[in-house]
Amino acid sequence: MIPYKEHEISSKEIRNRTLISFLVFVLLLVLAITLWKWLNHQPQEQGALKPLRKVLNYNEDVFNNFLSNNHLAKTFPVSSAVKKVRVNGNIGMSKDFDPTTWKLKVIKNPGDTLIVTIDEIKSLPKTDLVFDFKCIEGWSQVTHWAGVTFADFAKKYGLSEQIQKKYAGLITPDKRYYVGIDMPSMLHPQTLLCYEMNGKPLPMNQGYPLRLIIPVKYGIKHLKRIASISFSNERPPDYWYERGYDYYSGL
Ligand SMILES: Nc1nc2c(c(=O)[nH]1)N[C@H]1C(S)=C(S)[C@@H](COP(=O)(O)O)O[C@H]1N2
Ligand SMILES: [Mo]
Repeated sequence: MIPYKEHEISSKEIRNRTLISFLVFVLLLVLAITLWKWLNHQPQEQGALKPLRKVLNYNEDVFNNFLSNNHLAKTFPVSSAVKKVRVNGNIGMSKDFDPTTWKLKVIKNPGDTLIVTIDEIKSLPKTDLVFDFKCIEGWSQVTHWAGVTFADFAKKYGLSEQIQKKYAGLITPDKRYYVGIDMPSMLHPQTLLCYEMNGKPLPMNQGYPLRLIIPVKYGIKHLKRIASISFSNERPPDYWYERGYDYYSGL
């Protein structure tokens, strides 16, 4: 036992300490309320309060700098892919869509659009991918997809000038859902222009005839039913970014 000296605390000392504790408590309370009020009076920036958006942007930079785009998402054997794949999100999936006349529009430059049919896309090298698809809402599912990697597609169609740009923008035919993707993620070896799920053409509600599968990102970026792809150095509009989510939404 370590000997210790007993020390008598006078009632005056107790009173002083109680008073100090109370004053510190009041001070912190006032500070917290002031901070909360200040935060709520800050302007909005892309769906989030400006100071919070700054934190999101900072997080984005951290992810961008520390996650190498050559880092591959974990893959699984085909047998572990679920048969009943969840359907989530139907924005931009209007009933009036006619899949028989669908063609992919690749907007190379203003006034220079490349038109590609689904058969042309299917004739390119095919990549199968079984990975854990993660939605920002908290669920995940091991699912099996196939298509052409965007990297192979870009090579085949001579998009060397386009892939120098910083971003790609993808939009549904009705223009109601749209995503912006940074070019390194677009060119990632597991990013697919996807036309198959579980070895069969995509079901209608899962993006038939063509969707994006991009395992380095959360589900919100896997746009179903692609109408067009464009390229820019400025961030293309992004549906969920405009509603306060992280632009990068990387994993
Ligand atoms: N066109 C379109 N694509 C979309 C969405 C959407 O609402 N509309 N939702 C996204 C979200 S939030 C997720 S989790 C995935 C779900 O893909 P699934 O329906 O094939 O499971 O699609 C993404 N792509
Ligand atoms: Mo999602």
